[in-house]
Amino acid sequence: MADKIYITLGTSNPHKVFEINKIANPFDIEFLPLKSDNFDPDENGETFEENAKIKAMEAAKVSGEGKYFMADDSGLCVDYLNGAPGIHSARYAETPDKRIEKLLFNLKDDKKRSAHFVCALCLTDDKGNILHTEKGIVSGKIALSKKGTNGFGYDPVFLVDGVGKTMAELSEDEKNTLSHRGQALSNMIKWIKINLN
Ligand code: ITT
Repeated sequence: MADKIYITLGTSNPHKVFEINKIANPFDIEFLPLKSDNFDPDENGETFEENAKIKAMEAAKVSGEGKYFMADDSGLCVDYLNGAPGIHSARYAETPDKRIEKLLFNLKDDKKRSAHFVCALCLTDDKGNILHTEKGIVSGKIALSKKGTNGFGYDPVFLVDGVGKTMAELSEDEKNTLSHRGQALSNMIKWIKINLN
């Protein structure tokens, strides 16, 4: 049997660590939270892909241990808002509740509500060399109000196309099967199993 693969995840968002491990652990891949107080990436990229690279390379730089590093840069893009909050999703307002309030306010009065979540993943070695990247997208609409308590971030107001529920009404496994992160990570896992074993 192949050895388990350990990858350090460059993130300060515990929800990402949880979701990613739920998907990856059955494949004998474990993502470890980065143990460094010096992880402070300058997310000044103009795309999700650029910011994922910046975070993965920063994790490799500050970690001091580990062979492989990965980062996830993700966010919600709303068509009526010309793609906002986009790469600024985590900083759209002070708290998750305020971010949702601001989003609903900006879409009030029957605005066009189509949107999509994006997730860019970047995997590097311990020198910060990029080994592989992946991207996942899921389409939906912004609901009129919050529904559901699972997941995190904008999940309670993201109605998944073809499902008729918000992301926060789905179980963990249901979300992971269709989410932007789930799609990007499944392809990343396929690459890892072929190339890092
Ligand atoms: P790190 O940069 O430390 O990884 P972060 O939360 O700041 O953590 P991002 O810059 O990638 O990460 O911003 C992602 C934001 O996009 C996240 O905080 C949510 O507001 C939103 N988001 C991303 N994926 C989501 C998901 O699956 N469900 C709901 N909201 C999501």
